[in-house]
Amino acid sequence: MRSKGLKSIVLAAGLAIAGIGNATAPAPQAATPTTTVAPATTNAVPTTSAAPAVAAPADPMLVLDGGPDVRPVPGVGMPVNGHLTLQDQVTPNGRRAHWFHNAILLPVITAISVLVLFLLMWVMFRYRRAANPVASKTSHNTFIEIIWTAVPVIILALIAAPSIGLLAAQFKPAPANAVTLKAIGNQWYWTYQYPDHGGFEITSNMLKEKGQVQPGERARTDADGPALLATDNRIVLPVGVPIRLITTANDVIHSWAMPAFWIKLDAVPGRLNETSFTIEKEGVYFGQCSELCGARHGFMPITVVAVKPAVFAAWVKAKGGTMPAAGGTKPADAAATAPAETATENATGPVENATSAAPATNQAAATNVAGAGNAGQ
Ligand SMILES: [Cu+2]
Repeated sequence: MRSKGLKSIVLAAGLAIAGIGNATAPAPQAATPTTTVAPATTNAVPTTSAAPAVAAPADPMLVLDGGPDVRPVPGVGMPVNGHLTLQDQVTPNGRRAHWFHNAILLPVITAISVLVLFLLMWVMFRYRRAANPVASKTSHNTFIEIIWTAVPVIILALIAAPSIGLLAAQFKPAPANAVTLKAIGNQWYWTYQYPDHGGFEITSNMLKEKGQVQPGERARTDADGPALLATDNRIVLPVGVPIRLITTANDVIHSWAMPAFWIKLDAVPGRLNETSFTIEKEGVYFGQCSELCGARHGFMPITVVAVKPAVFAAWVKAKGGTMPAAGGTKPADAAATAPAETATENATGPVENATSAAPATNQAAATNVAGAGNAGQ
């Protein structure tokens, strides 16, 4: 018993140093006589096999969902009470947009608002009836009219340059080595697919609070993240690697939004939307569905864990996926070359598709095989 306690202390200390504690696993009742840090970290040890984890902290797998045990940092990648400005950005586009907002838009808006306020106040006081009993009959002043036309044009032209550059950067297609994440909106949760990595799928539901769960059901803890933002299965993505985000939906329009990445992309049924981003910092980031999609629209959060590529590879393996061969043809490359063929097929066959697909969609038309006649009208 004594040696077991000692072992727990050593394990706990090792885990504390490695920073891979996990407070949510079932407690194995050991380590009570140790310091206050010990119980929380000892709980992380699912079996005695955690010892190698101390030696190799590069493989920090979470017990619960098989994901990396990365803890959210309060105030990072999440909204903060009373905070007014944008969240700190962890993607190049996000930093660029943040700079554009802070260095250009906000000063310009402030200067214009102050100028207009000043002019209004000046007119109200200087030309009030008591101070200016005889009103001016002036109806034109060419010089002023040129100024108030030209100055806004110049301001807009100056804003347009960085704005269009940013817009172009946001729509830049992902490079060939990008990791593809397909986000599928459902009422009211997200499913994710990793088509480059064997196509495995994860389903991400919001974690309920302690008082709301059924017996045996998992409740949110602080290690998962803030209330209403934490999910049971977190998306894992590598840092420093371009991510190709593809969104779609199964029922109504949703929107995949991650404020810290400067990403908000509608997920539309029957359509694929695509954008790309590169996460620069490891951490846990929270977002939400941002398209009003029904009764539980506010309860389908998004949680992304950004980790080193090696940890991402380990997680993919743990999920039963495969890593694309380095430098070889990966599924994405195959897909990239495929559209040429499918495009030509489609080019010859849209008429067929239209007649066979149309009847299946709507009420009256459903009985109208092959679209003959106008039964739907
Ligand atoms: Cu939604």
